[in-house]
Amino acid sequence: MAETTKTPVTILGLGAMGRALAAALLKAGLPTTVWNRTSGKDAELRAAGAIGAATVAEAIGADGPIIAVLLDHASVHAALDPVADRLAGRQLINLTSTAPNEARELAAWAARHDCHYLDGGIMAVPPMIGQPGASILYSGSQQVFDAHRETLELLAAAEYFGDDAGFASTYDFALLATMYAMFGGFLHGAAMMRSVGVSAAEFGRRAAAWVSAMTQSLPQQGAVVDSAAYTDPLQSIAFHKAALDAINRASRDANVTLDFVAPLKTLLDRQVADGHGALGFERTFEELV
Ligand code: FVH
Repeated sequence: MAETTKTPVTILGLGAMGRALAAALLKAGLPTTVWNRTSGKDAELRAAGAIGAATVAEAIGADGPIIAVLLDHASVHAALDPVADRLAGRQLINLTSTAPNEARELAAWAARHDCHYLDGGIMAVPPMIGQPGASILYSGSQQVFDAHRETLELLAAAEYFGDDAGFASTYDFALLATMYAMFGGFLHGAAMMRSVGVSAAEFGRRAAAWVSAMTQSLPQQGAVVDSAAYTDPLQSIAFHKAALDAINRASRDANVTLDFVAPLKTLLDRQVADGHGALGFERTFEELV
């Protein structure tokens, strides 16, 4: 049965993200029970109407879905193993970042305790919660997702990807891998620009516009990967290898280490050495799988 607009919710974990999630639920008027391992983090939330629980057992004594937003996989077990026998028939929504197989392990663990498990990957930082632009990717129990979609949409745009509990986590970390490569590249570029007196903030403004223009091609690059259509590229691996070689020389001239750019150069060098230089850059995908 779908929830009412006043479905109670329990939040386990009041780090920066747990507090943001609880605040969004309270703002929407949902009865919200909160627990944190270390006491004292619930003061503002209690002032806003949250019910503070002293123990996990007390927290999950409240009705409604249990949302875990803890540090990592181990901390979810640390919090919930002692109360596992009280989870039968309950719905656990785990928004803690866990690796895909950790999420699958938690789903199997929950199933052994007759608990319905939905995993979520939060694509937002705490100030974005409840705001446009925030999204949470879900997989695992469709029953839990369907029953609580209205509540989940209060936190961030909610999208469900099927019953493999590890799917959302895979998506989450794939997106983060993309993001970190971009952030690392920015820092490498900022280090180069310092050598000619340009501040990182000024470089950031120009880099943002450049990256934004360049990322428009990602769906097209993905289509090339999916079809493995690497022949007749606009720009070949050999072309990109020459660009990476030039980036290396430019970085050395700017006294910047090659630590960040070296792995990609290694991938391109290897493909040229193996006779793939005339193929498109997207063929690099084949070196990764
Ligand atoms: N903050 C963010 O920007 C990111 C956005 C994307 C998703 N992540 C993930 O969300 C999880 C929680 O993140 P957080 O920002 O709330 O993290 P912290 O502020 O460091 O709070 C961690 C909470 O976990 C509790 N905790 C740690 N170990 C244990 C344990 N063994 N047993 C029970 N609770 C534990 C900790 O409690 P305490 O230290 O205050 O007692 C905090 O409540 C995380 O997976 C991110 O990757 C956030």
